[in-house]
Amino acid sequence: MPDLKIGVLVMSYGTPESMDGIEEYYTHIRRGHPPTTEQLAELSGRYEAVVGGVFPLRENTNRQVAGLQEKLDTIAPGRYVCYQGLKHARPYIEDGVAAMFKDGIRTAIGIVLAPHYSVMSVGGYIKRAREKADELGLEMTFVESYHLHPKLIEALVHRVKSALDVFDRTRPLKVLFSAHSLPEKIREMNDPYERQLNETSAAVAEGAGVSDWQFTWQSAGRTREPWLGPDILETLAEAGERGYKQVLSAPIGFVSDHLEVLYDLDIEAQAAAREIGVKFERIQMLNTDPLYMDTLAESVRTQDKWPF
Ligand code: FEC
Repeated sequence: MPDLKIGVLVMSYGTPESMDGIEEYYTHIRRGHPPTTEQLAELSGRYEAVVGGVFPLRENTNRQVAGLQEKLDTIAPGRYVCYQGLKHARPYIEDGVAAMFKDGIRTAIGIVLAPHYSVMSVGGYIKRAREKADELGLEMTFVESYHLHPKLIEALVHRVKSALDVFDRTRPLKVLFSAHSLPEKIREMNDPYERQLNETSAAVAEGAGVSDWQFTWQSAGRTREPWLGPDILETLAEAGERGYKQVLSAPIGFVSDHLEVLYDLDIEAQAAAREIGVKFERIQMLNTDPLYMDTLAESVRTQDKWPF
């Protein structure tokens, strides 16, 4: 008999399981095209620089999925069971959907550990999950974004406020909100990504009482096509030229400690800031912040239209 529980497919980017797994991972990101020896060495070097061969995103995703399960169990005991589905690593999104089906689940809700929707990011996760669900005959619905959920904003405001404490508030200070860049062509698709990111930034800035802020991009891909800019390295240099000596980085497009934060911001941007004499600090990532877990749980509940 089919299970009456609702499956919750929690989707995240995924990370290699070990240094040996980087090539397979990178090949998957490049849609089956293996990286060149130089590209592989460059990416491996970034992982080594950050964590010496440990991949924090995996543990963080595991903890976030467990945290969401715990919240859902508190709100609606016994109704939901969480599964993991990763974009570029095992268990893949399709594996997560198949695992739910194998366990007898016939209705499920999908949610991505990324608050902002783009057809090229969250849209890609949803497309793959939906295709697998349709193939198996599993009914699925999705949370597309939660970028203005009051508890998400509250958690980010709290982080910005506590990070501001380490600066000299009597002197000029720029807050740089950032998110992963995407190819510029999304602009022609009327994609909500940029608008949603600006809305989150504005809401957090207002809540934290910050007036001097800017949204900027980071971590653009190394391809020939144009990516959305300006990049944080340019924005940082420009702030330096305009006399700022203090910058707070708030990567609101991400929810975990991982490569794009621990390398691109904490190592690369930090080194650039040091070179121009700018004090550069970053807000703490959300990871398993209870307010973020509430955001996810409440977004899942809102999407649950099935009778009890
Ligand atoms: O810690 C880790 O191991 C993984 C960190 C990681 C996160 C992440 C999130 C996003 N990405 C997004 C878009 C793209 C596009 C391309 C692309 C490429 C990479 C590469 C690595 C990588 N991404 Fe990523 N991303 C992370 C890591 N990403 C490594 C490959 C080398 C490089 O370019 O640095 C280009 C793919 C292509 O060539 O077609 C596009 C977006 C997000 C935020 C939303 C989400 O989490 O899904 C958007 C974390």
